[in-house]
Amino acid sequence: MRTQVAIIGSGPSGLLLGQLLHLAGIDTIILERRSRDYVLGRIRAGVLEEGTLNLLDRAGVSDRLRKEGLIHTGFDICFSGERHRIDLSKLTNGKKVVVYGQTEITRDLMAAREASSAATVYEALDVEITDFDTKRPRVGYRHDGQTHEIDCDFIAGCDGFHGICRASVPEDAIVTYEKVYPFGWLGLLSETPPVSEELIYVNDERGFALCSMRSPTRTRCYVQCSLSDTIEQWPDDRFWSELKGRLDPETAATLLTGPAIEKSIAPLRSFVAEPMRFGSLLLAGDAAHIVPPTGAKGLNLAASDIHYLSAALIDFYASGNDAELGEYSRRALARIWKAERFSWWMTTLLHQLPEDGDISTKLQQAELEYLFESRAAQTMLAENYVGLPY
Ligand code: FAS
Ligand code: PHB
Repeated sequence: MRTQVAIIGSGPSGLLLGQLLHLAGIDTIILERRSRDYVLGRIRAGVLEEGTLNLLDRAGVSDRLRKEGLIHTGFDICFSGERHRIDLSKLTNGKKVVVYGQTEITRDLMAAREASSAATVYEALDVEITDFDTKRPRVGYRHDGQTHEIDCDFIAGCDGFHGICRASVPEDAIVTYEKVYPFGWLGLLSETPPVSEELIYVNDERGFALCSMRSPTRTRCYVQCSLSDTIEQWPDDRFWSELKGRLDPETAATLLTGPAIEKSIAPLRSFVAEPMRFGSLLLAGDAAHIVPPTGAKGLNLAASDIHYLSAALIDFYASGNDAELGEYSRRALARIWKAERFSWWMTTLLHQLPEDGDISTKLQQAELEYLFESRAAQTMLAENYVGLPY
């Protein structure tokens, strides 16, 4: 078969790109190796920048988000047993973030794609990309026991950190930068009301913790854990007791606990691959970069990549000129590296870093005290958290 843009991966990157290109009359196919339900079953991000909201508005998939999303104008940082608020809106002339689960965004984007009748193949196996160093790239895959070939103009590598697109690029054509953190995040989802109306990030000697949410009745919480930990070592009671031990006493006393409806451990890394374009192959989202989730940037970076990539592809098909495509990697990386820096900074500020020695705790204490004595320091945090301009 033939299409204009073959998109590999039906996470937020692939689905959002497919929707924006479809609205511009550009033909696409999405190939996803997992089932639709498996993709919907992944619990991931929760906080959306205004830039992401505006892009979802433009994609025509934000009705439910605008109704159900929780508008947040600030969040707390709890350290030395006390909560301190970062007033995002006051520090950024009225900007805010919205809490709305990535699962729901994926659901809304899938519904839009199904309504558009654009082609999506779930459980597409052994996807292989070839000739992307030419103007006639090809994609092969297996589905229902049949082998298929796609001729296209471009391949969008939206297949995440473990996908095949970045892995298909010759080693001498790509440079990667990586920092793996020596701890993980144990996340738990429960049908219990959040302990606070806004998020609480915790720096405690026992470790980092985060109290977030998905709705007024659905809590999403995390605790820093060892990379060698397993889910079996963390029964619900241990999770809740550890979370309470890291929170200030007043908040701990009001925390309502309940059974986990999802529990998972995620490693943390900072990762960037440069460049993001290889002839007719363009990488976007987690296929090109990973941030530790502390700064709530992963999903939002995927969105800004798709903002740049969709505009460049639309311009190419409108003008026949690939100048904008030639600028894609530079534009996206400029914003990616600033989000990488912020996510690294927030991660090293809030997590226990025993391998860095006792001095790391003293340095964190000094930075947290300075943060809440300085409007300039709070403004730096706030303008990065609400999202830097595209
Ligand atoms: P995704 O990984 O979401 O999607 C890639 C898709 O490609 C997947 O559906 C995959 O099945 C498919 N694929 C892979 N290989 C393929 C192949 N060979 N053929 C076909 N399809 C293939 N971000 C935040 O902002 N806050 C958070 O709290 C947060 N928590 C996270 C927790 C975890 C465990 C993980 C892994 C990520 C988390 N993130 C978080 C980041 C996350 O939200 C990503 O930024 C976001 O999913 C990026 O979207 P995509 O680029 O579409 O990649
Ligand atoms: C979440 O709600 O899953 C979440 C929120 C903020 C973060 C990370 C995760 O920084």
